[in-house]
Amino acid sequence: MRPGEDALERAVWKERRPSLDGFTPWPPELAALYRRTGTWRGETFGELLRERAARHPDRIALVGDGRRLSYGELDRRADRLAAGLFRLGIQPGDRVVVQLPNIAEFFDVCFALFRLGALPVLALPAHRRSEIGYFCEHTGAVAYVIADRDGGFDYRELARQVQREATTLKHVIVAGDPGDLTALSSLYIDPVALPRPAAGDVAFFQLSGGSTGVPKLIPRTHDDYLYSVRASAEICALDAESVYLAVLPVAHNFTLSSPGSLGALYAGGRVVLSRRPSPDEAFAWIEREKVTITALVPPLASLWLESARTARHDMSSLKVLQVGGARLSAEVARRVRPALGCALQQVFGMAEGLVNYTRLDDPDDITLETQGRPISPHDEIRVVDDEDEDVETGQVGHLLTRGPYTIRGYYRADAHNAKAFTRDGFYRTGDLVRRTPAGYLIVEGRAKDQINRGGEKIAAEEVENHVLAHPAVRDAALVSMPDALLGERSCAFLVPRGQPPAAREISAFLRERGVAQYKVPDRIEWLDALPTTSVGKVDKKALRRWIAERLDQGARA
Ligand code: AMP
Ligand code: DBH
Repeated sequence: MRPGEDALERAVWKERRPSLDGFTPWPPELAALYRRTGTWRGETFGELLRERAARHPDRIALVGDGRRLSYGELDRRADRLAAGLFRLGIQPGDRVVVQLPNIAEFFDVCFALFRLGALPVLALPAHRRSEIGYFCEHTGAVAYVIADRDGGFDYRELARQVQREATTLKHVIVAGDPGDLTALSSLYIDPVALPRPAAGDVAFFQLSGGSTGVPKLIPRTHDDYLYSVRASAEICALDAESVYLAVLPVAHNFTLSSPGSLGALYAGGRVVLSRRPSPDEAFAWIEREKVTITALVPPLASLWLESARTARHDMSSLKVLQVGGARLSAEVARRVRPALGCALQQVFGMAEGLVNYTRLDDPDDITLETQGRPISPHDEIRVVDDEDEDVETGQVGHLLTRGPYTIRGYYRADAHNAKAFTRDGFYRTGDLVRRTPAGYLIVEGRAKDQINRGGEKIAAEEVENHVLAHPAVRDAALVSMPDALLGERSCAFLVPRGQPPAAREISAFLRERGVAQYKVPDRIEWLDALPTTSVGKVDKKALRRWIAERLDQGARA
């Protein structure tokens, strides 16, 4: 008997899951429309790789960390790893938290899980015990995949802590030196036949920046995500000659799908993986691999523009620099072409779905001053006032959206979904936008209780809950404060119980609780009481105004 064959029988005969519990499907009429119009094509990511590997097995798919993998090799590695994961006991439908840096193994693992019909939960390298523990618990994950170390941090130590608390977690799988955990490299075995997941099934989970007490998980199906990848690759004119440099974390929705590495693989191009986003490393990759397109958040774009003045690398291959994740100022936007000699593309997207792009042939005023327009003719956009009434074109309002690649609900979050979606299924993005007569969106602000720290989203309530666990804190409000480099940083206004502790004690407390570093407040201000509005809510507007004025005075003093 071949390895895994008895387990395979069980899986095949196990009653086929109709759909994942806690997943909100699209209404059947719309699903039918998306299929009929060829928006959803019934293809899975596992099949996509199979097809590309059959068409051009020897073409290079991935480059990074001393590795060059062809499409054929990536395809075989995914099959072998799927077999190994299956033999380990991972079944179709199981959830697996994947937290990997920008290394080729990320793609082995994701495609292996796609082939197996098990669902990656895509964590970011910055997440720590608090976030990872929650992802494991909320999804009932059976496995957690990490790298041994990255950026001076030992993920095996984190995994051991997570393992102590996560009751469903059976395996920790390590790329690199496994210590006493399971080596990823030991799981590449002879392929076995596996049941094929359906394209309408949930393929994996993305994470939301969120605005509530706990992070939100975003279920994405093969059909919907592959559509956004395909349409993005077309909008960004990717083809077999394209070379995409992944600079931001590979698991991030922007880097993965807008058009990202999956877009490059879809187009038969090449993905280059930069371990660090620093200009030094990235510029060297651009020269060496003749990178044609890459994606950055605004603070990194500024840093690159600065470094490009003195850089001696040949970056003439670069055709497009995408910038998104947070609002890009028109001043910085204007400097892109002169400094880097390439076109700018603004990208305004969200892991929940909707992605807007400025188009490559748009005139400068649109490219420099808007955040683009939606991918799809099937994307529905509404800009509404506080009563959900549509505002006039050109007026600022709340952005609502639904469409063929925007989720209808977060995973296992009924109560929150009732607020985050309208009754007729529009996602309340929490963004304040203006829509131009040509249908382009300009992001004017945010109504959600979130801080966008240079593209890293912080849910205020989540951090407030952590801070409130400190015995010396009676009350807490986290707000954004303006920052020249990151756009925004976080400021925590705290009301002490008795004598206020030192700010660094609060930071250390949060780190001990296993909160990702980017969520630790950049500044702490102590108050006797938090200001309230006339209806008795914490007046965050007043707090934001106060800290902004204070910083402004400081800057002028
Ligand atoms: P998330 O829902 O966590 O994936 O974060 C998506 C959010 O990031 C959006 O709803 C916006 O608030 C913000 N965002 C993404 N891209 C841009 C952009 N180009 N300009 C302004 N805000 C952006
Ligand atoms: O910020 C984001 O989440 C984002 C930005 C640009 C995104 O998800 C995307 C493009 O797909």
